Amino acid sequence: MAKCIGCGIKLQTHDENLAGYVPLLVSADLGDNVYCKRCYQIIHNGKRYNPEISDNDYYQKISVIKDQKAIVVLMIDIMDIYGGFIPNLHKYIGDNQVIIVVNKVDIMPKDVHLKKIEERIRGIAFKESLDVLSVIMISAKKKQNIESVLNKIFKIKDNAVKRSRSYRERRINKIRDCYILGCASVGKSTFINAIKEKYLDDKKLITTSDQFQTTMDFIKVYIDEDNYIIDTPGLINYRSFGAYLDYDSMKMLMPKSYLKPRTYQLHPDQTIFMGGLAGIDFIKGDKINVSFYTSNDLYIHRTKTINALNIYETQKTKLLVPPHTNEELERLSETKEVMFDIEDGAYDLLISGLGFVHIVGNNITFKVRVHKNIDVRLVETFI
Ligand SMILES: Nc1nc2c(ncn2[C@@H]2O[C@H](COP(=O)(O)OP(=O)(O)O)[C@@H](O)[C@H]2O)c(=O)[nH]1
Ligand SMILES: [Mg+2]
Repeated sequence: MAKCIGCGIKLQTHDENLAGYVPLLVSADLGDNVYCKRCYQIIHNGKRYNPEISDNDYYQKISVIKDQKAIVVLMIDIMDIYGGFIPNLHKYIGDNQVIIVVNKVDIMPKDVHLKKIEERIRGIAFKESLDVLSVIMISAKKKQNIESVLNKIFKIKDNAVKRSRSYRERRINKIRDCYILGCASVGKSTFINAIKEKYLDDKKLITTSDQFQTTMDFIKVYIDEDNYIIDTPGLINYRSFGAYLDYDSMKMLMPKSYLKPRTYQLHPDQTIFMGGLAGIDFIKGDKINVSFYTSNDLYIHRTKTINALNIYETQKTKLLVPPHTNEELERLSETKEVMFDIEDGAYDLLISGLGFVHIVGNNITFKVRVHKNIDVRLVETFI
């Protein structure tokens, strides 16, 4: 049976409650050109579904790459560059080379230096043992710079074909698969749709949404008679808030347009809340300026540290959102506190899933309170 063109799942006509369902009549009418019931519900009714692909299933799926001659595109969300690296990826892709595509640059304000982000990404990739050919910044949504990615893919193939020593080798190099890998919601399907809309006759779009794991299986998209790119489901990153929040909260955290940095003056013994997801206590030092590079919809609230606990208890899921529900609160209930010192200079505090906070200080100490699994780190500034 055919696969759904929206999410890649195998279609079936016998059970409406199982994945891949499509009514027999529709299937008979449209043949291979159908969206499954789940895709239909996501596209037309904004219906939400829980992620279904476990880490194990995910790694098993992508491990086919290591035995192939392939090109791997690792897509990373510019808001979460550390979280964008799939743990142990090098073990699953063999010695295939990697192009890193950094998506969603459209949301970055002008004062952020993309070159600094690129250098950092190259450093992380090196530590992760990835053989990186290029780092390319794009906006899939605005269809910016997607041609650079295509050009790079074709160039790798051309070079490999030129180096081939036999007809067979040449053939393998020419038709090698290109996989678009990345964590959930980095924009893999939006990127492939941008290629379809801009360059291909096949305009039937892959299903995309704010929810995790909209794509269920590999989806092959032909870009010419010899070449295709393959969309893949996303790995869920448990070190980011996305893994613990529901649709309404995710929607709020995903920036829709470019970030307007919000700057607050902070005095010692003040606390600043990022919704109900993170609290930053300023413990020691002279007053500082902190600028938030997060979704414009995320509510930021400053208060005295002695009142912070009380405000949190009375305002969680009300003023301090996200989280919006008690179920989300429950999932996030185990917290950690991480202390940071800045001797002198400008740094960015990266909180996976939220964005970053730009802090300039001299001999200061502050403490961050978040769910215990969330990745929090202080890095040299990108600004
Ligand atoms: N601002 C912005 N949002 C994007 C971009 N690309 C994708 N998105 C959004 O990110 C979310 C996830 O996209 P999707 O393509 O489904 O991600 P996938 O899980 O990696 O396939 C959707 O809400 C997209 O609209 C981009 O270039 N800029
Ligand atoms: Mg997808």
